[in-house]
Amino acid sequence: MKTTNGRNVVVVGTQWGDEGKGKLVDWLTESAQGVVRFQGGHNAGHTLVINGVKTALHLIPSGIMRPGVKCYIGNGVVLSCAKLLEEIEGLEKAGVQVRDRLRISEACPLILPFHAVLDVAREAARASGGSEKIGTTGRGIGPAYEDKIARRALRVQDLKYPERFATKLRELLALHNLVLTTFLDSAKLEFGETLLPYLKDGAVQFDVVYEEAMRHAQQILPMMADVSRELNEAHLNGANLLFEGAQGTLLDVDHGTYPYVTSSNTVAGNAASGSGVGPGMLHYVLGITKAYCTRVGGGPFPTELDWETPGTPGYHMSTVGAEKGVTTGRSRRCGWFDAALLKRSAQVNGLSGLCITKLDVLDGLSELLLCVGYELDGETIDILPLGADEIARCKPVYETMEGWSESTVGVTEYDKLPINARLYLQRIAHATGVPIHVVSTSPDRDHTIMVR
Ligand code: 2SA
Ligand code: MG
Repeated sequence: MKTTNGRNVVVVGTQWGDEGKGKLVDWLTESAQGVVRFQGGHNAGHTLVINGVKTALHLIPSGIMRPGVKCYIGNGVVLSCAKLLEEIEGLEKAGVQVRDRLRISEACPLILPFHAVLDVAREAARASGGSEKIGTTGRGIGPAYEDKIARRALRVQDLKYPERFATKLRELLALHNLVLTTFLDSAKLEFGETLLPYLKDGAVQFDVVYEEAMRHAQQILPMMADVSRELNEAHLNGANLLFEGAQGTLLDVDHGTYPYVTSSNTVAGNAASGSGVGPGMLHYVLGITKAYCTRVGGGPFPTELDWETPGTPGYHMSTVGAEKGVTTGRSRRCGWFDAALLKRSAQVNGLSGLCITKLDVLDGLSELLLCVGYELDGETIDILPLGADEIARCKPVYETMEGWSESTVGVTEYDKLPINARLYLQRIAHATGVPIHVVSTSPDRDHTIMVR
């Protein structure tokens, strides 16, 4: 998987995100020449630890930490120029060259400041209407994708033409301000300091948004490219490409726990349409899977544990696993490994192999429960059903396995893992029907086991 020439790998999260995709993409990049983001936006949070130094990335592909590797932001990504430039400047301060290696699709829809305003307002409207909040990251992701699908989005290529940009922006703001004015009048919303400069008299101000976008354009346009063409040409020239998913399969807008999902397709198939290559160019799909389960935000989670009471397994996962959102700092909910969920993930992604991460977090737990199916309305099923309402009624069916007391932190050979850890991994592979090809035993790049 790591070395074959001209072989392209898709890396996807198989649960609810935060499985450790960033680390694995960085690790795999040793033998890749290009890394592509194909969906999501700066809601993502990918943490890399290299020689003990931690870097958090939100929009820039994790390949950026390897000198010489090209990074691509595909058309499927919703792009906040402000956040991208912030991230670039942060990396440049740390000595990482970005601008000459980053290519941005001209077809990326833009996230503008009012998308975040709408995102926050919509969540407040759900709560005041009596629905559970989605628990979005408040970054404007959903509203930006809405504009894309409604065919009124401003795109990176519009930045090139100030007049065209201004006309489209005026139309878009007229539409959104209609809705926003109602929200802003009816609710006291917490927008935070970053959004306040854009708001005046209950509406988003055209001038502030426009002028800022034009300032950003000067820095963004030199990186704008025909990403589809460049990827196809790189492939013809024998490059190994990595397609880096964000969030996770159960957050996919079609296949996830709808409506508690993000607004893009997070599954492997979208690596093709979200970057402008054919599906035949995707050769191997690596599913990144935490050795337990976490979820941040609202929505059902069948194997969720009490993760707030000291002394419980859930608390152990939360604290030892440092389960906090990289983007928002929210605590992640924790629970047992769910093989029935993984089975769904394996099917909708066409997984070639699994990478099990954070195995070391389970060190010291005396027993481990593994969900192999659910009781749903009096029947036993072996795969996660579709949609939040059905999933919320699922009662997990568990198998119990013995834990291990030895430390697995930093182990780099499969045979050096404790026997019970190996049995746990074998059970996962068997229950999900997908072979385990990689195991990660700490966030560090080097603490990775290739399973032969
Ligand atoms: P959104 O903002 O519209 O995409 O939110 C919709 C749902 O998608 C979830 N979501 C995520 N889940 C896990 N990790 C994500 N990235 C950050 C991280 C999250 C953070 O890596 O830690 O810092 O909170 C991510 N992005 C979106 C979100 O929680 C909603 O359930
Ligand atoms: Mg993350």
